[in-house]
Amino acid sequence: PGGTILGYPRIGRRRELKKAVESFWAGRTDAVDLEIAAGTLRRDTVRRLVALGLDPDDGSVPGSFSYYDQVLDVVATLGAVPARFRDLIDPDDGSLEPEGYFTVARGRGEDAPLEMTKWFDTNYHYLVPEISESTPISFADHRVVREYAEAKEAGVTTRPVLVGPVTFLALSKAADDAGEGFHPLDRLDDVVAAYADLLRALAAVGAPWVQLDEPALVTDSLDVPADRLHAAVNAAYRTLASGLAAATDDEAGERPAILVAAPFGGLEPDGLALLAATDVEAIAVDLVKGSVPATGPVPGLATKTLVAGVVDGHNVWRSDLTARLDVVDALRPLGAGAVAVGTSTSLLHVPHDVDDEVFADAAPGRTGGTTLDPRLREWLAFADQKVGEVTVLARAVTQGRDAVAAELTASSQAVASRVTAAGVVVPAVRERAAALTDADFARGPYAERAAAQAARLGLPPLPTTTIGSFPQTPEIRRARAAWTRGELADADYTAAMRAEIDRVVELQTALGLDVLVHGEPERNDMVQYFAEHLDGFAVTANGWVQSYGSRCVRPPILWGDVQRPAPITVEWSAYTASRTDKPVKGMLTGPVTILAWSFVRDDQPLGDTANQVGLALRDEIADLEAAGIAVVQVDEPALRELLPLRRADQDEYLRWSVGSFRLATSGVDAATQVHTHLCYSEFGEVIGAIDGLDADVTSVEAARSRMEVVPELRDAGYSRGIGPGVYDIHSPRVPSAAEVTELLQLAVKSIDPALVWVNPDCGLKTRRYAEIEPALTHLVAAAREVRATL
Ligand code: THG
Ligand code: ZN
Repeated sequence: PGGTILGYPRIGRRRELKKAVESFWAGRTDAVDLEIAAGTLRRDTVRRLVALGLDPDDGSVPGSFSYYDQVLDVVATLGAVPARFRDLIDPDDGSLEPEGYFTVARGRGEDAPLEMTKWFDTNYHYLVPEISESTPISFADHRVVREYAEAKEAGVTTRPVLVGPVTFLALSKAADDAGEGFHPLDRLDDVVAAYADLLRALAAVGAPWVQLDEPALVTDSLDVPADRLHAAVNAAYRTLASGLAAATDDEAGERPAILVAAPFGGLEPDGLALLAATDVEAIAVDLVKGSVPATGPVPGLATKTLVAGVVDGHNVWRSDLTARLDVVDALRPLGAGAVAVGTSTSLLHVPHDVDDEVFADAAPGRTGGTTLDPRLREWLAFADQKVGEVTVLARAVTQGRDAVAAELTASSQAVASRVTAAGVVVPAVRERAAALTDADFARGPYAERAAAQAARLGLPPLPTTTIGSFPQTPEIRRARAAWTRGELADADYTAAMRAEIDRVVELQTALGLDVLVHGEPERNDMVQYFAEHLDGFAVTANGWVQSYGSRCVRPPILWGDVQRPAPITVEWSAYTASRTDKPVKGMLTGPVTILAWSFVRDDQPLGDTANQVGLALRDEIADLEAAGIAVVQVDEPALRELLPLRRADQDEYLRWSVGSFRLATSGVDAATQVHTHLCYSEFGEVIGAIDGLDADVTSVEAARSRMEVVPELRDAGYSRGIGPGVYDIHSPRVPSAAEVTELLQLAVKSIDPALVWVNPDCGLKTRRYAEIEPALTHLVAAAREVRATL
């Protein structure tokens, strides 16, 4: 194909799939309704891609739909379901849909769902397959073939997209029933045999191409050594590509042509050589994260198409098409049989369409924070605009640059206009950053801080607190939405939020918690909230991106230099403090998390941008401190998320990420206590960084792993306050006081009890009051009980 994309968003421009799936879960619609809604969405999608310029006949249009997750799709396709869900497979046809499919994703009573984890360096989360020696593996579910036929019926020849066999197994974990030393890759032959059957079935319905995604090839942070991974790729693609006859002009083959895609990073020269030595027909390389993987001819490439992933599938900036064409041309010396143009990754990670946004010039007088600065219309490319970019680049490749001269000029001008636009570079911000010294990143010795804080706060041992958010009731959501639409006056909105704060303070007082929070009723999403209040950010109206399953986020767009035009949280926190004699914790989101959950400008190092956010937060913390707030929590749930996939890049990341947090938090007095909260329990590579944050108290997820992080942190030398979560808020289950006591006893046994705080695992936003009231009662009771034994 001349131009293609590696995948397209599947949630729908107006989140049609989310709505269809959630109403099916709620029992409001049945499986037939769901299939009709999804089928409509799939057909609309492929037709739209053709309207945007992809070839309808040659497999340029990806078939990348999923009801929930592309890794779960492979589980279903192979019937590779954990034993506890095997009854869900249809005994007649081996299929797992639709109820069973969702049950594996979401769990059923005591049967836990598959675990969820981050998909490479994106904000998408996939389900982790569980594989053992006895997991059934075959070509069981034929949905891929049906969807190909459905698109064909609608007039579009698609290229089915699947996670490749090696990446599938590399991302799987050994099931509980697996033997000692078993690795899912031990089942490679079985998986490849099933993929071979799948390829035969696709060939039988006439599919010209199939895409197998192998991003495992671009990372070295999986638990599989590179040589094992390479051997697996070699074995898998020899069997699939050489073992099955490809179609020729005269004869139908046993398989479609195979495109192996390696998104999310650079393919090292040996990775490219490995794929080039197989008989696959095409290789897609990520030339946004990665660079041109070789300088001279690569053996085997002459018979293959190289798909140049030059359009960024993972960020929202419009490309400078001339510069991207230069990168395409830089592939020429590699000697590929053909060079095609593509996206660096699937477009799953960007919103649908810039034209779905409301721009301030088109909506004069509109309020509510969801209109975009009109300049951004020219600077942004969401999925549909990126398809347009791919088609322009493909025309340049086939017809020469002159054929698209106007488009090339327009794109260069748009990118150039960003450089000089007001707000992109703000001299005052630059000067402040340039004047920073090491002292701006450091607080005084912890021992002095701890003593000053103990004197100021007067807390009991094992102090109790919560992570920050309280349940978001329908009433608060309604008030916030009405205010955003301009239907609720500022004073009425403030009164409604203060009334909610009063309720939350009363509840915490009645429960006997030691450090109170305001409950965050004024916030929807923690990152969106800060983005709405900082210069340099824009927030979208319809820029939804799938996060996991049916859940979506609207990442803000960080386009300019960041400044805080006015205090953000101070009034809410100061009001809360006026309602109680107990210490109140100010609640902020840290710079790394704000970056991780936004689309960030690509014209300067991330570390520079992080420091700008850090300085804005530093000002906010200074104002909180001036308002008498003695405890400030700066959450960094995404610290580990942004960790680069390649180990060689990790130190530099940890340097700037930890630095920006310290810049935000180190301006305070010794007597002001800085907390941080991290939403995970397996620290691995970031354990040193957590210590490096130098927070006075760190709260982490620990309930499900039964406090195992406490000795881990201790062994890594961490010796400041630690709040291992003793209440798992991810489940509606209310733990008994005895269970919480037991967890707490585990914690105080493994670290100095004077360091231990008592808190839930995470914010309470997604829970109901009926759950958290008894759970927090038990938490306080447990703290009192263990306190008495110290
Ligand atoms: N905020 C942002 N990004 C995130 C998270 C977040 N990325 C990682 C992680 N947390 C993802 N987790 C979730 C959890 C819940 C939802 C989305 C991502 C969710 N979304 C609502 C939905 O889809 O119905 C929409 C929320 C809204 O209205 O904004 O529930 O916490 N930025
Ligand atoms: Zn959390």
